[in-house]
Amino acid sequence: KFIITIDGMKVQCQKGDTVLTAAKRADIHIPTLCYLKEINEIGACRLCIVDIEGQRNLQPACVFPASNDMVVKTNTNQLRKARKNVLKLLLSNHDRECLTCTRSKTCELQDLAEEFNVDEVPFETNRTNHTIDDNSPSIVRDTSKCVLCGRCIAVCRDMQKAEILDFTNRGIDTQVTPAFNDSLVETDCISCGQCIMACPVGALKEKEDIEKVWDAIEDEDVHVVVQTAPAIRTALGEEFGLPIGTRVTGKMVTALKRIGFSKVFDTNFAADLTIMEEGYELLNRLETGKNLPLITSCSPGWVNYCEIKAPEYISNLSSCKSPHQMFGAIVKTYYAEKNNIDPSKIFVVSVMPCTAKKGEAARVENQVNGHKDVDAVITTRELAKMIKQAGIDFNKLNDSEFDNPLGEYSGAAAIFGATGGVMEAALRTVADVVEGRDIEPVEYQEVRGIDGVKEATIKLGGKEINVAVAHGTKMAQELLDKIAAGEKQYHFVEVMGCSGGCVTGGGQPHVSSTIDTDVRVERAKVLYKEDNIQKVRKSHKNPFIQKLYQEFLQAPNSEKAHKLLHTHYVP
Ligand code: HC0
Ligand code: SF4
Repeated sequence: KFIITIDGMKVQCQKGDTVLTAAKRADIHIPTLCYLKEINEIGACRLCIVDIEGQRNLQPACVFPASNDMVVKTNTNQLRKARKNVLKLLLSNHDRECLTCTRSKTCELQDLAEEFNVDEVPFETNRTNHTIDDNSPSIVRDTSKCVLCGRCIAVCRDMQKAEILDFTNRGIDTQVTPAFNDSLVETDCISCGQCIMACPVGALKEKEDIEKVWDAIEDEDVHVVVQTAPAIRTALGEEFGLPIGTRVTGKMVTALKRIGFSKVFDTNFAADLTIMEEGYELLNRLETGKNLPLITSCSPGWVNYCEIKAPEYISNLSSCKSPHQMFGAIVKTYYAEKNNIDPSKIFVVSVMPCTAKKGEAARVENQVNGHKDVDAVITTRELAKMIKQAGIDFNKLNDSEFDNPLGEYSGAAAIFGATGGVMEAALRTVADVVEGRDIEPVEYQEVRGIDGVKEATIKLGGKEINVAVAHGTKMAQELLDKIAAGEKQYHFVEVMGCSGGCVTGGGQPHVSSTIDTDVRVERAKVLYKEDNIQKVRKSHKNPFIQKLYQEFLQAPNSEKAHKLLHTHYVP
């Protein structure tokens, strides 16, 4: 441990600290733009420059190591002017149509311009030719908004191991694009949307489907059913100024009813259904010893990755459709029959924390009797926009309950949105089935938390099974490499495409890169709380799931269940 002085204050430091991390600890704010903690620490934008005694030039605080007795100034006339000039230069090559930009109010460049009181953009240059690429079903790229911070490049390469984006050209013509300036759909992009979450401005956003949904609601001939993913209720409040980690389940349901959906159901119901199908699929594979480990397939970013980058594992993927697809298939068959509604007049909307779900819903495999399981997917951010458009004062709403019976769920379903949640939910059911009794406790702490790969060995019917959980496709690849090397035999593996799982999917509310909270942890806490307060905490004990099998599906993995609830993959 050693001491440095920042703006006259003594700050205790340890080895490995940069000037930026030291300043943060002392609550001294140094502005940043290209900096993303542990992901993009390249000192490129030069907004975090500081004056260090003994150094000839101003130095970027995000990469400059703190050392004993160092004296730093972060707030001088020279620094303020230099930073303001950096911002002016950035703005001179930026499409400044803030009023119509999706990131207005969550834009980090806008915040900085305000912070530094930038009141003019004097160097109007000939702006770099720009590209708008909106061919992907999930992601829209607009280089006229790009500030060349490189954050999307780093996330795509280092967190997702997808390596789609890079700097191209030089000088004033520099851009961030896929190779050969191809459209994202022509590349191996997995549509995870993590580049959107990394982008400080409006250069990357989801392809919006809001108008499709409004049109369906307006059409009196159409019965519009909405379902919400487990992870929406833990993040939607942030769009209305509520703190990270606020549970808004009841308000969300009220808002959806006010928007005008005919029925407000819950993807959690179908998460319980997935556990039934996938649990029995696991038991079957354990018995035959074929295609082990079974690997979960509910995260479409991960499925895209597997199909493109690791096709040798396609036969390991669970054949189960993801919960929201199963949900759509049940609505257009069981629910349609029961309520005497023509399935072609039903429009299913999924509210998802995920951009890849848009592409998943569009897959031709995900249909039953010629009807798409899901007709439109909107992200948490898009739902927030709809609530605002509808003039609903979200924070003043009372709580409501989901509609029955497709809104009833167990605690096991509630935790799907956090990394390890699907694994834990499956173990709760599989253990009971194998042991033939009600096993307590229901929690599997080993698979919780945000370590990149988590492992556990579980005793099942006198045998031991090895399970592993990975989140973020880079960690998934590392786990696959381990499997390939034969280091350990796994029986069941959960993979989620995004670090933290769905709670930090590419469709979730933007969080400023300057805050230190681990959003993955805070949002997951809400889901574990939701689990704790449920009377039923195991999927197979959800009475409505039991009824669905009795009345309609017969048994898990039955022929009918296979036709409606399972899918296949394309190498
Ligand atoms: Fe997820 Fe899902 S848990 S993928 O993470 O399995 O997106 O929240 O909706 O479908 O249930 C996302 C979240 C879901 C699905 C569920 C699964
Ligand atoms: Fe890379 Fe994912 Fe963005 Fe595609 S969506 S460019 S894979 S980060």
